[in-house]
Order: sequence, then C-alpha cells, then structure tokens
Amino acid sequence: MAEPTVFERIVAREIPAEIVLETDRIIAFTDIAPQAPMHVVVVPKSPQYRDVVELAAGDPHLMAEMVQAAQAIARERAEGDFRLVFNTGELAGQTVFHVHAHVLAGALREGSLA
Ligand code: DGP
Repeated sequence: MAEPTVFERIVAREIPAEIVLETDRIIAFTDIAPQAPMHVVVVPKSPQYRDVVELAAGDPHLMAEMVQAAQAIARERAEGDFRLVFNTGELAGQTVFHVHAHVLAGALREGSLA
C-alpha cells in the first residue's frame, strides 16, 4: 500500500486543517501557504486520481462537483469571482499527487499562479 497523501490524512483528521466545506465525496480547507487573500484547496476524499487529467477521464461528475464547491466557497468567503488552478505534474509545481483544485480569490501575489 502506498503511503497516505497529506490530503488523505486531513480527511482522516490525522492532520488538523481549517475545513471550510465537506460533502460525502469532497473536502475543502484553507491552504497552509496562501497565495491570495482567499486560498482554499478542494480535494476529492478518495485518493484514486493523482491529477486532473486522470480525474477528468475517470469521473467528470466528481470534477464538476469540485467546480461547484469552488463557486460556493468563493461566494461565501470572497466576492464570488475566483481562479481555479490544477497544478499537473512536478514541473508545473504539483507536490501532492492526490488531485486538488486551488481556489484563489482576491488580489493575487504578483507573478504567482498558485
Ligand atoms: P500543489 O503544489 O499544487 O501540489 O499544492 C499542494 C498544496 O497543498 C500547497 O499549496 C500547500 C498545501 N498543503 C500541503 N500540506 C498541507 C497541509 O498539511 N495543510 C494544508 N492546509 N495545506 C497543505
């Protein structure tokens, strides 16, 4: 068995996080290193998909649920408009290989994509 990802450990409540939304299939929490005034990570609870390419092919409905969650969070915690970033692959800055969307709202840090 592979080591659980940090996000599985947040789902299991082994690592504390500021959880802002939870459904049966998704959890969302504030990013530990925020890159914008509002920076939340939306994660499927299952570690089945490593990145957004696998997710889109394997479960587009779950991907749609993540987008809906992002919108609900941005409406509740910011002005409503938001950026959604899926870092995909090490060279693109992905560090956790358990698919997740960065939801960013407010003024972004100069030069930052997440
Ligand atoms: P990425 O670089 O796209 O794989 O994004 C991983 C993000 O996860 C990164 O922005 C930091 C965040 N992160 C990593 N570990 C933790 C943690 O233990 N708690 C929280 N809240 N966020 C974490």
